[in-house]
Amino acid sequence: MLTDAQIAFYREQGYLLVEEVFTAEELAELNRVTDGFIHRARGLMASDATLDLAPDHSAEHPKVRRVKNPTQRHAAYDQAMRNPRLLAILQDLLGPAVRFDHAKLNIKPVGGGAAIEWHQDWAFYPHSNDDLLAVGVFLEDVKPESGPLMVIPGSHKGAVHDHHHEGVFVGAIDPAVLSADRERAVALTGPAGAVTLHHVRTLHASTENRAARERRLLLFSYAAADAWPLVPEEPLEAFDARLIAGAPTLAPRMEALPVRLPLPRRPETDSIFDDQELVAGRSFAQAT
Ligand SMILES: O=C(O)CCC(=O)C(=O)O
Repeated sequence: MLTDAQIAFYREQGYLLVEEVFTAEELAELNRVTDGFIHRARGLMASDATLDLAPDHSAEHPKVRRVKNPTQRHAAYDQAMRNPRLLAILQDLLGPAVRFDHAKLNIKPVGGGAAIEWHQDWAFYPHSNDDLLAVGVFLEDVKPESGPLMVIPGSHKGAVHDHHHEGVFVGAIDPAVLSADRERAVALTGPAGAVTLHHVRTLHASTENRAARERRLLLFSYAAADAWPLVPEEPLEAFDARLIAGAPTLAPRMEALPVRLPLPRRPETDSIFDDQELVAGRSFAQAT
């Protein structure tokens, strides 16, 4: 699926954007299903197990910032996670045996949508090796003003940064530490149907949405089947059930990599938005 040049670019830069992975029909269905979740939020006063609501959410102006675990909420999201064109790309980058890790649908409503502070996914879920990546599916066109994902090229080969503040995991890096790196950030924009792929150690963030349309980014994380979590959270049967290609293995591939466990965590947190409330400094203005 990918050319040698695209594979080399990903290995060198730690990210890649591929257009035309999802068809117009697939996008229409995903957006129709997403509209349904946003409509349902009108009846909610507070976040629940499925929907994470922004602090300024109201029935008149529903503001959903995340559909949690979307692949468990609707078959359309599950099919998108298993999309054969996407799987071919994943196998080019992770090898033939691929495990789905987790999903989320991040929505930035018109007139705001929380910025996401600089972080590395590796800080949230370190594994025995770092053959993991996250895919962002553009459900709408993503423009510079939409609050696109931003990455720092080559950062996947650099330091694993501290995502703690005052001894607690906050899922964000103090921006003062990243001042020089941030100037090299690249915004990943493109048409609906494109996907971004970023390595688990790539530094990334996103600003608030200043566009006249919602920004809908469907995120799927995947791992090579022989990458085992250092903080296991489920029984073997459930772990193996997440394989989408290849055979299970009881032999983790170990690499000597820098790791800092995401512990201790604030018990009441449920998403990166909650975690990042406590970060020491901010890179971006917060939506009101
Ligand atoms: O939604 C975004 O712009 C970035 C999301 C992200 O990095 C995350 O949820 O880990």
